[in-house]
Amino acid sequence: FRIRGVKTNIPFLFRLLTHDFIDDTPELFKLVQSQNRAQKLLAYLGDLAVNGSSIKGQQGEPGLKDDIVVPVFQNRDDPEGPPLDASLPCEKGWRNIIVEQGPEAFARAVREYPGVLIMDTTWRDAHQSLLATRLRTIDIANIAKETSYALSNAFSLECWGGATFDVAMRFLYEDPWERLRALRKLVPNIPLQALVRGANGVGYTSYPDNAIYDFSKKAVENGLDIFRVFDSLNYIENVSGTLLKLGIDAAKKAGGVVEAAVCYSGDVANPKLTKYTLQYYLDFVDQLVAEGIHILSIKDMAGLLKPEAAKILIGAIREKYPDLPIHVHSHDTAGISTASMLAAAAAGADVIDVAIDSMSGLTSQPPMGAICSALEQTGMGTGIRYADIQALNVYWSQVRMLYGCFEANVRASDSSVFDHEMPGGQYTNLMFQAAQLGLGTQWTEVKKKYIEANDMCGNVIKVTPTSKVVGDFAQWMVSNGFSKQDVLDRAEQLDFPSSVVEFFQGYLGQPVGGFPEPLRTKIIRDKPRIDGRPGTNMVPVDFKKTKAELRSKFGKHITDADVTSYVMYPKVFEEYQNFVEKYGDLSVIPTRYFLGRPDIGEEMHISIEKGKTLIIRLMAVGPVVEGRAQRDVWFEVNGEVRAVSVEDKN
Ligand code: 3PY
Ligand code: ZN
Repeated sequence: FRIRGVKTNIPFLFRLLTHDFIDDTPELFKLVQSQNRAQKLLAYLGDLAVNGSSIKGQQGEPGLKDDIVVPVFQNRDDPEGPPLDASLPCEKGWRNIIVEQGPEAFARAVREYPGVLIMDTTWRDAHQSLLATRLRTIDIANIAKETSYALSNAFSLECWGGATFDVAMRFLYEDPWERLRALRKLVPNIPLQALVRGANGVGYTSYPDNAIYDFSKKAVENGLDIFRVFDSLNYIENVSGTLLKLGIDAAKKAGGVVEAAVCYSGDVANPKLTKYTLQYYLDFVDQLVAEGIHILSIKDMAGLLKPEAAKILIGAIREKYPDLPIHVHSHDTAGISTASMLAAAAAGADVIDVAIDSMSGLTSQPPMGAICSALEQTGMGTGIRYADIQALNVYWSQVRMLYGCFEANVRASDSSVFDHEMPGGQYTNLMFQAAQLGLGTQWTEVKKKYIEANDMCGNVIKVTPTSKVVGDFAQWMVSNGFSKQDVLDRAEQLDFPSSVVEFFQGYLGQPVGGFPEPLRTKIIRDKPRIDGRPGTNMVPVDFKKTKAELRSKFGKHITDADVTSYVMYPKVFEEYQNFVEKYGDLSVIPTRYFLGRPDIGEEMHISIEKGKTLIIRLMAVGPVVEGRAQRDVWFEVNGEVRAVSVEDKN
């Protein structure tokens, strides 16, 4: 056959382009761009054909070989009539109040709502907790318009922040900002919510104040409505010193809602636990309320909040602050969260977090179907219809199957979380890593050391990034075979993980009750110690200079939002840019082709832009080229044969 690959056409076309051909023949320019784009895509698919997926954490092939079917949704206004037409998104929803009347009016309306509202975490925390945060934008976007109808009475859709920001660039080769913009377009009516780690932004360390301010401002500009802000130590200086105050400022300017979180640890119903008591939480709530927050969140990141504790805690806050909207978040690791959410609702919570059934339970949130059905019977209805939940669930059960290659294999509830207090996402992650080592007892050992490491850190609140500190500490103990006593005895000589040293230096802020001594001094030795808010003394980011540097390195396409990504994750951003340079925008590839090794003869339909679909068929994978670890891979693209040369990494 005759090969007419773009490789042979490109030099010729470029020669033409240098002669002002672009102005005269824009079609030709477009053709070059699109051929170039297709060739890059083939380079990626060719790599997959030769080497298989290189996405970290992927075990085997995607679990679904067929296209995901979008089910039929009932038309809410006419359930007996023709099905829902979701070609345009729904316009009715809670976001209209934010846009038309501002965050304060929104908070008031939420508080006045006679039932209970839900936040759906399916698009963020659920997949962070179950599927290593690997959910791609395309699989959210494909159900987004239907969701705008089905969940039009939801308080919000959590879709951004937490680990999604870096995972998007690091493993999925996607722009996190583009995800936000795309979902905003598809869902104009339901507030979009993000989880933000206070002074740590969406990263694992403290950033200068102006970086956090810039981040929150950009988030609102790109479509975000609600920030759930927390500090991993409940350290009020971090909270008030950075995003919260600035967030409120940005909110006033741009219309964002500030939801401040109390991270929940221990058990307020257990009188034997004396560090994180009801009084401790009420005092912290007072401090947050004094900052002028719009909404209060109880963030139970590990799933420790039992029904009785929910009743005590939410009941006490409700009594003290009758007008304050309360939003409760939990995880189902122990299997108790459905009961706890119902108890929270009965005690006066306004909003509770759920995930669609097939993405719920275990280390994720409690199931939407069960909770909405149960609340319906108690006069605290959520306004979400059972039929819509079922339809959404048909879609998400296929997605769960598709991403089966990222399952950590958590199969059952685990009430030992009440002892070790690992956050949901971290639990799956550490369990997965322990299982990789192939030792049945390894996981039990990690959990045991996690408890000891937490003790040595002074029984800290554990949520990103402090949970990472405790997790790194525990894994280091396991891999070195250290007991708690070994560490305490030999702390002056031991080489601790850098996250642990930095925590003890004070780079994340001040823990409740201070750092344990003499361990702190023994670990940090003569390194600097920060005894106040870390951000105070950090050199502000020079955004203009950074943008100019990035543009000279990567080109004119670098935007202000890219600069923000770089500020949060310099190395990850650079690697992401290099990847995109090589392979182009891969966000358009359906997930089963993005993750799966294509079969010979397999036909892939990839829509690269509106109205332009590439039909790609893998024809052959050639032998290793003599003397080089290289293979030619042959494709047919819309009837034309093309080849790419791929490094064989095996
Ligand atoms: C995150 O920070 O990513 C979390 O989900 C904390 O619970
Ligand atoms: Zn969570």
